Amino acid sequence: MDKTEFKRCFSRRLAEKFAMEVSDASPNELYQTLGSLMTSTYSQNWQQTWKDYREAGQKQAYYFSIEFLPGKMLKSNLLNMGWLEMVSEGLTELGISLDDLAEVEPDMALGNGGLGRLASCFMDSIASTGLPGNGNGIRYEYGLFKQRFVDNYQVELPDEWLQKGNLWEVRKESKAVDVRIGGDVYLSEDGFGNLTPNYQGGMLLRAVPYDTGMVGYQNDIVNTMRLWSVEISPEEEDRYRSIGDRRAVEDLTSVLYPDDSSEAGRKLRLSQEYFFVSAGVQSILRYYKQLNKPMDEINQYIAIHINDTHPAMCVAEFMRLLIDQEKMGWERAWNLTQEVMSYTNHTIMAEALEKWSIDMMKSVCPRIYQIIEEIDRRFVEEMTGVHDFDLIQRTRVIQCGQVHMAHLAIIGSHSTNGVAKLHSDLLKSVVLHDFYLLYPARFNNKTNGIAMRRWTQLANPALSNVLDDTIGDSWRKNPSDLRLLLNFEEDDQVLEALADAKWENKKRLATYIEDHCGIKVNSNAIFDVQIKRLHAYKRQLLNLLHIIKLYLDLKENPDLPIEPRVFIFGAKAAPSYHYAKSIIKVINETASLINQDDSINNKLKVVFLANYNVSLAERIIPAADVSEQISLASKEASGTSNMKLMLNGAVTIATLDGANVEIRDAVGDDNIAIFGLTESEVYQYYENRSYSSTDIFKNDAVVYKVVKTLVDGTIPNIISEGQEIFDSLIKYNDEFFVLRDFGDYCLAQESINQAYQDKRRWRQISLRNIANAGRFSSDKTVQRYADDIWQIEPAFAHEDDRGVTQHDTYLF
Ligand code: 26Q
Repeated sequence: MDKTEFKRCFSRRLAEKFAMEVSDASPNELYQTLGSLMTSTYSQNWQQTWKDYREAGQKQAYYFSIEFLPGKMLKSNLLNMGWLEMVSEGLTELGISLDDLAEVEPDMALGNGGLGRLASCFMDSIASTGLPGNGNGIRYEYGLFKQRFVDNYQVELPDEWLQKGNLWEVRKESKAVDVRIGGDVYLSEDGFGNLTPNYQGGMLLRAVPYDTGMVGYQNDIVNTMRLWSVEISPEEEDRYRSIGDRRAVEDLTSVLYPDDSSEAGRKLRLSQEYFFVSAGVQSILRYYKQLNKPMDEINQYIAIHINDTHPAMCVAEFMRLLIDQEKMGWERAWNLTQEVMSYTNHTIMAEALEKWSIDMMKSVCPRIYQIIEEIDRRFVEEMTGVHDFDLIQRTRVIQCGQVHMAHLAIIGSHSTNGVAKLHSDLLKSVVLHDFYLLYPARFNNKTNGIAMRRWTQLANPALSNVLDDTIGDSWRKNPSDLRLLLNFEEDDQVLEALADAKWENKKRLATYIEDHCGIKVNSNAIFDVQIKRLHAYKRQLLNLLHIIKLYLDLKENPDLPIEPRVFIFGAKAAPSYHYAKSIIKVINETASLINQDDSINNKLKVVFLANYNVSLAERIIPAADVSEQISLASKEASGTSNMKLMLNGAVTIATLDGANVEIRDAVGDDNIAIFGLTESEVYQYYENRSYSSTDIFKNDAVVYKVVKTLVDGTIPNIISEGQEIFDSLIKYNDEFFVLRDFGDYCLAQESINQAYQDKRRWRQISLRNIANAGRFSSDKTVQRYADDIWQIEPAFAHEDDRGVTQHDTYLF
């Protein structure tokens, strides 16, 4: 399609859908029109992709994730279809701005943060590398809550993202399956020694899939993300007459749990987990049976990936279907299950390791519990005599009345991976050490990655243009080519062009800040950014204490030679996480204090942007000069905003945690500001129990002065919150070593301040960060999953009617 044709089609589609002309249509009507033109165009490829996989008998991977966080899809799909430029120009000629139109689309926010966003980057990369892989998740009626600030407190509002419909999804009623939740089960013998489960009571729910096309980058591949929604099955209508009864069913896929790392232990959550696991596994088996291959060979055609422990019941559900439905013997079924399943761990925080009480599991999925009991029994039997008793007790699935989901995932799969080198090493040496002793070959690392297309081409067109002009456009398909930029680190014209692009992005963010927060910021200042969920271990508090220090220093000496800085935060706190909410309140009150204080000559501004989400990330990241990655070493599994910020030329200030270690290796010590305890120093403190925050508080005059402001009235309106945070640091011995790392952090910040003063040097550091970011492309990450874990291969290019090769998947 060319531009002229697009304009004609667009106007025709608008007339067909809304009986309107462009001048009469609202932005939403225009958006719906464009979207429908796009989906009707790629749906042919969608069908064809599916047929190709099937006919080639290709092994497919299914990424089971309780969260997906795609954000907006309009521009991403346009880019991947190869339509972005044409549509943008065509619309302009029709008097429409594509950007305005894109704003109409609500973010699809069916995830909390890193884990969900990673799943969506993977979906983009899997399609873009031509790999046969699909997503499987939940279609929540309400996404992650919207955040507002009232009196500087976080307030949560529902995210009604489906209100105006969702044009990317297709409801597939014909592909619905039934899922049984609750009730009782007993086994009966059929006379041949076979045990059959008999179910009594409980609810038979209908799981209806909504499929969304995952459009590959200019390769004609369209994969599927399948999200399940609950409905009352037509046969059961009579049982659910009252509003209350119907509500109980509908609740199941109503809301995403907003806790991003702590285990809430709610029955509804467990039901959600079983619901999407059972629906997904059933639909995979139904597909496999259509292929008419022997059940014994299913491991050659299907790979199921368990994204964190939330879908760990895949192991038991797959066993259930093979045994109960396919009448397979336990051992054959178990071998197949292990070969099909693989598992990624995303956290080392103890409170995030999922455990469910036996009672709860029995009440939600009694048959699954029976199978888990049998898995546990056989595990103990098999290990007894081979390994010592204590080791077996520590690794079994059922312990002290609880089912350990990570244990189930590890025992029932052939691969367990961490998400950064350091994290994977810690899994082997500490968190999952016992399992490493049992199954060393199962453990591996797959460092996270990011979809370069979204995080440069879409989010940062200014930078993308400079890159095209400097190194050509091959980086768009092969991010490793960003390295070509290193040839220009002494080229002042290129350095200037990169700086101009950054400036343009900063101006744009400054406008947004003024419009949304009423704060005027200086675009020449350092834009210092910390964007991630609010969590004690991520240490937004450390950032805050440094800001307070700078403020006190400036109050003492307004002529202090520091570069003007704008500190920018974006973070949601889990609604039930009291401490995290207090941190938000204190940051906001500190911001109000500092932003209104004229005596510091506008050298400091603090901006907390409300409702951090994918779209806001796309605005903030291109404008960042400094990337704050300051978690306590060993706590952040990987981090992915660190990669996005680096790619966009921000300079990282970081502890040696998660993927920061690999970023340091990529750019070298001179192009990153590393500070703080190392992971082994942290573990030494744990071993020796030798940490005392009070010692630091008493002996370090700077720490004393800064921490005291939490409780001495310097910062207004934080009486209880200031005390709570003060107590966490002093009375409860500072769990995340904030005070221990404070001095070193201030030095690292000072080195940033110095570096920025030398414009040329700063620009060179920034260039080297961009140039070395290619290794974090999620295209490469998924390729490694495909090769090492899933054993799937890219689709073959097919020929269209004219014998022209239509898609040409690119390999590394
Ligand atoms: C569990 C039980 C009950 C309710 C909620 C949860 C829950 C929900 C979300 C537990 C964990 C999560 C999300 C975790 C997460 O996002 N982890 C991040 O994963 C990223 C991708 O691998 C890493 O980069 C981050 O370091 C890690 O924190």
